[in-house]
Amino acid sequence: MIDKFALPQLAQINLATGVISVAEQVIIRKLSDMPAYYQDQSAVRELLKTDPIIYSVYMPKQPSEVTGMYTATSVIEPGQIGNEFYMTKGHFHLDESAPEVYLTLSGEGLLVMQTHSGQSQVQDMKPGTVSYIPGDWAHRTVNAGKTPLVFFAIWPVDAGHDYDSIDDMGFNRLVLVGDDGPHIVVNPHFE
Ligand code: M6P
Ligand code: ZN
Repeated sequence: MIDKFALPQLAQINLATGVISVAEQVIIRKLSDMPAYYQDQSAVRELLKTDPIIYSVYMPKQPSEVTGMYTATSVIEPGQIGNEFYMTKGHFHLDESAPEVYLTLSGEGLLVMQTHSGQSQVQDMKPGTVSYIPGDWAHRTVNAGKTPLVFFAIWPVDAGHDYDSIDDMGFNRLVLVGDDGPHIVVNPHFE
């Protein structure tokens, strides 16, 4: 369908902070929004006293509410909870034919992906990496560095977010803090 109502739009992204000049909506996720996502619940309880911001998502004013693509920058703060790095919730798309593309702008981290049938893949994120996420692969980003991990995302407006599957099952790979960098391990609690 041709989007007759959209007008060209120009935005400026601060590559270090992820802030978009025409940001209309900012989603802030604090630890209290996702306490069950981390393995070490005593570390979670301790950190909830300060309830840090884990990540923020900046969405520009969208050219159309009906058709087209969403864009956003996500900024994951550096930090760890127990021996896990700060990370996003992660989600599947409700429309499994709707893919997504991530372009890393600054920082370094990992993109953890998996399918409902249990395939998994972890990709490096560093400035300039572009990840293509097929529509049926869940995706979570993990900040494995000491500075904010900032990436730009683009996905179809009708993709939808399925968080329930991740709430129920988690991801089958965890990214843990190792002596020499991130360690990817099998999630012992994955069902
Ligand atoms: C990216 C996109 C968004 C997503 C956001 C935060 O910007 O994938 O669709 O909402 O990251 O990730 P999550 O929704 O998993 O918390
Ligand atoms: Zn997505």
